Amino acid sequence: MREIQPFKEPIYITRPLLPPIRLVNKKIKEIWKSKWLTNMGSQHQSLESELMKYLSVPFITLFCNGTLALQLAFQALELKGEVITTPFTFAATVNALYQNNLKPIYCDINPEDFNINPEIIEESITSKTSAILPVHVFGNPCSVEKIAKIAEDNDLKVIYDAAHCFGVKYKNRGIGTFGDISMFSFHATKIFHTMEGGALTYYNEDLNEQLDLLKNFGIKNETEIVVPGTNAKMNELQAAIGLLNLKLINKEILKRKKLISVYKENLKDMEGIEYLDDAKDTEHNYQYFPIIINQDKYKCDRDQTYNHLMKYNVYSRKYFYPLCTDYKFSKHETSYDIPNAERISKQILCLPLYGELTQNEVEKICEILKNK
Ligand code: T4K
Repeated sequence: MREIQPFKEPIYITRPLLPPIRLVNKKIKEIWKSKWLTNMGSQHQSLESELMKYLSVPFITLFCNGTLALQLAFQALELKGEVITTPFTFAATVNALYQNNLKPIYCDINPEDFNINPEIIEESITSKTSAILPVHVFGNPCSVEKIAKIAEDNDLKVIYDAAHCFGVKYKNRGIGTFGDISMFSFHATKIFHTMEGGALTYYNEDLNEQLDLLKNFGIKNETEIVVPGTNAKMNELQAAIGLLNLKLINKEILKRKKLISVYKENLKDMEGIEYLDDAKDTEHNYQYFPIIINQDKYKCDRDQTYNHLMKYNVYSRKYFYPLCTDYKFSKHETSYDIPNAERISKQILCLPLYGELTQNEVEKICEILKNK
């Protein structure tokens, strides 16, 4: 067996898209000149209108991060009681529910796309259910048509956690046009970012005013505070970074698409390693590259694989492990049987993926996986 040398520099799960520093400096000068640093200035307004076009959505509200955006979405829709969601997600999804005194009811996921199984959603509805909170995990669209039907039949709201979905289209529609509200994360680890940031997209124009109030202390004007809002505004520097990154995003998506094809080509005959095919009717953004490790066939479990990669300076991530149902504070919550989520969370591993990664580096990561 050929000896493989560890990478000299760490290879992380991701690296942020960085606009040329010269252009960042130019933006900073603009902001300095304006003396307008936050509270919905001109950068913020420009980013809102550019994003509406890019995401093909009728309305958008920007926030300082995706988690607060999600929390305020629940408040704007006045959710109460129980919310049906998935245990296979990042902590932010369900923590946002707890922050609003909403009770998560966990449903199992599909093994084909790791998204919530709509058949189980129906079984989980009770008189206390007010909404469904599905997550488009790794950017793969949920069963949006089935979920819309269930919501309509049972008079429930639907809030999509679309944190991974920047720019994804399903049946030629922006993914942010499904459900009552969709939340996008613009965190540094996301394909499009504003360092920290997030957005809500929606159809109902009335939500626009309500969300603007909720993110800005409930201030209607200098003498009227009309809702007990918080401070969740995106500042001008964040918005400026977003405007610069938006110019780079299409290239970044193409680079990642190419790298995923290199991964797939090199892993396709490796017994015990599986990956998802592109979903039907979907324009992907290639935010993540998850693999499933079948211990019996690969002769190595997920944790051993994670440690093996680390010896070579490769930092993969176990997104999403542990399941939300295993958090200390949520153990007592209702959960239906979740065998798929339990299995997948123990087998999943996301491999490094970002535009700056080279084809050679991807080939070497696959070589390391081969030589376990
Ligand atoms: N819903 C879902 C489904 C989500 O996945 C997320 C966030 C949210 C909601 C909430 O949205 P936000 O409130 O965050 O907008 C990361 C991110 O912090 C988190 O945003 C993301 N999901 C989650 C999946 O991943 P960690 O704990 O893995 O991040 P961290 O700091 O370990 O970073 C991972 C790697 O990225 C580092 O090893 C190196 C690289 N990195 C990271 C940062 C922050 C950089 O190269 N530069 C950086 O600035 O959670």
